[in-house]
Amino acid sequence: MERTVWPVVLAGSAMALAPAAEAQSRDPAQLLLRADANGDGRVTREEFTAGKARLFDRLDRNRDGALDSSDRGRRGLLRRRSGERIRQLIDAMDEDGIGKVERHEFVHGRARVFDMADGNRDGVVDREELAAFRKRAEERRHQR
Ligand SMILES: [Ca+2]
Ligand SMILES: [Ca+2]
Ligand SMILES: [Ca+2]
Repeated sequence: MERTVWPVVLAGSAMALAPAAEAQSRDPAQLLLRADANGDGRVTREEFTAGKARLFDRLDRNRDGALDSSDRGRRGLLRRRSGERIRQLIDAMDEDGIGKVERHEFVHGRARVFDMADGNRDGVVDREELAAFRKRAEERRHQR
């Protein structure tokens, strides 16, 4: 009897971890945090643009220079997470509504996340602005 308990406990803890990973993938502040290439806690517009280029290249799995539904990952969690991420990005950026985001559109288009986070509009998102932005994003998630 007792031996059968462990697999159940392990399965339970694995499931408990999944929602946390999902929530993190939806956190728009993650994009800003990862963009801080020199790790000084401040994200410049240049760093943000370079960060978007890196993100695009990672998501554009078939390397055709555009993000669309054919760029989903092939396996499990990665598939779900990148699928969701790509769908959100397409929804946010695809202004002509063809269900596809081109690389230049993504990298050099509107930096909505950056503009929202850069409270004093000086072209740099500093630690305080990033913290405030995360707090606002967090509050919005709880309101839904
Ligand atoms: Ca920096
Ligand atoms: Ca593609
Ligand atoms: Ca600022």
